[in-house]
Amino acid sequence: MRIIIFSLLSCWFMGAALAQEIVDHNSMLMDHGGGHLMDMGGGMVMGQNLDTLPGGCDKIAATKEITVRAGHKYAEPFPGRMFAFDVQEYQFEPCTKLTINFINEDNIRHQWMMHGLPGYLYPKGMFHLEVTGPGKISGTLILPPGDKTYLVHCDLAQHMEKGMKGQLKVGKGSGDLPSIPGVTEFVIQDNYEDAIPEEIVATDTPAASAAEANQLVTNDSWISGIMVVGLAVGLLAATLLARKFKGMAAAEVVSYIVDLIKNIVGYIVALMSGLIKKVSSSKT
Ligand SMILES: [Cu+2]
Repeated sequence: MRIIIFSLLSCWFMGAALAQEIVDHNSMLMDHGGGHLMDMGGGMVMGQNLDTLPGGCDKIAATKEITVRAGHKYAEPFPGRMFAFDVQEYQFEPCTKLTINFINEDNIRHQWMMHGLPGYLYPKGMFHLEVTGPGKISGTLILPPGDKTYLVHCDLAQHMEKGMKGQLKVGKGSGDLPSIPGVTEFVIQDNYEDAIPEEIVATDTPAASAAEANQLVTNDSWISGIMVVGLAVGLLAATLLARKFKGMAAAEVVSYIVDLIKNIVGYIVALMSGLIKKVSSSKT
């Protein structure tokens, strides 16, 4: 009986550990005022604004709600990146009341942090969701008027550089930000050429490296040319010798080859000494 209870309990524990539940932090948050909410479990909202209209907005133009996921697995389509959001680009009408449900699927801290908002309404111009995952947290803000592109990122050390970066355009936006995975070019482009075989590099990159690749190919063909000649000579010698050695025992073959080499070396030595003699006698 004890064994049955024990095994049932351990199964339940293992199941719970494997399921990796997303903890909802929204019910645990404490409101500290000024749009700052947090709990003791690593959940935080800063710059929450449910009802104050930014200057230049006559009314709330639209009410929108989005779900953003963050995690290592979303970086998979972007070579060299480690972290990412599931969506990199957002666009909303000016003066939209926007609720973001932020789900962190990793077992570490992540943020969804927006910069460049009006400072009189958002402390340090920021709206900020944070959760130590796996977990979920939600926050609301009212977007300012005008066309502007806002930076959205995770501010933890190196998380933005490793891919957790996006842009939110209000209206038409004000251009694109660099290094957004799948959206804009990286400022510092990773170079994987050394890790890729030459053939692939040659087809991928033009000009200089293509010439280099050609050089390699020519060298290769020169080496293989010698190899072909060597193989042909070897094959010919092998057939000739095979005929000669037909019916011989292995020991006989070896002694024959040793004798052959001895004879050849002796012949060369005799030839050389004869030449040296000739040269020295002609001098005198
Ligand atoms: Cu992060």
